[in-house]
Amino acid sequence: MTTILLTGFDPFGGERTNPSWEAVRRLDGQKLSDGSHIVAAQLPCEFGTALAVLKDRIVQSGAEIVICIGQAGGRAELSLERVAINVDDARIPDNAGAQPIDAAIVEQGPVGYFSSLPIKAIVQSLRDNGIPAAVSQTAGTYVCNHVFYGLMHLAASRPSLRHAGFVHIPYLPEQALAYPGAPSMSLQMTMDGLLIMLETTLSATGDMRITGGSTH
Ligand code: PCA
Repeated sequence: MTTILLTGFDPFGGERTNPSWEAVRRLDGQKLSDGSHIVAAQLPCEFGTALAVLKDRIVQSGAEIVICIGQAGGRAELSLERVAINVDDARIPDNAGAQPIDAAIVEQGPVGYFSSLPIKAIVQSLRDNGIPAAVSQTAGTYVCNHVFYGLMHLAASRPSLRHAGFVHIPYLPEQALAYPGAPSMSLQMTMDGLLIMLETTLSATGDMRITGGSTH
């Protein structure tokens, strides 16, 4: 049966918690309807090291589906990232103090990689289940995009990795209290959403042809 690796990050940027790890760690060991099971792993919010840990966990688990989750404070929806780009440009230092600027993630690597998740179908089924979701056209240029790009680069040479991608999630309500006006999503809704995302990925035969575009 399929092993699914889900990753979440350590807290960063002065936060005490990271909803990505809070959600993912509670799904560790969970079974999906076809008998597939989830393995959860925590990644440090550090350029380089995060990718090394991810690669290690992929090899260890033999996962065929790998989805990395990260916090995107200020976003109101589960954000299915469409594309990873080959650049690190850190607005704030990572948890090890590194702040790369305009550095390639993979020297001579392609400019970008698309997610291999059925992102449109996932957005549709999340919305059908009452969970706010959208396609996102950028995962930023910080550690999340770094990990997303590294994951897709690995997947390009590892056919056993059937689906790989990245999802950004909103603040938890308790985090949003510190930023008046900021949107948030409950831990339960986030976890429910991640499970719906996985069921959709397991059952989809391709993606849906519906718009997930934006004009800006
Ligand atoms: N979010 C950051 C890195 C870790 C996380 O959870 C990002 O969006 O790059």
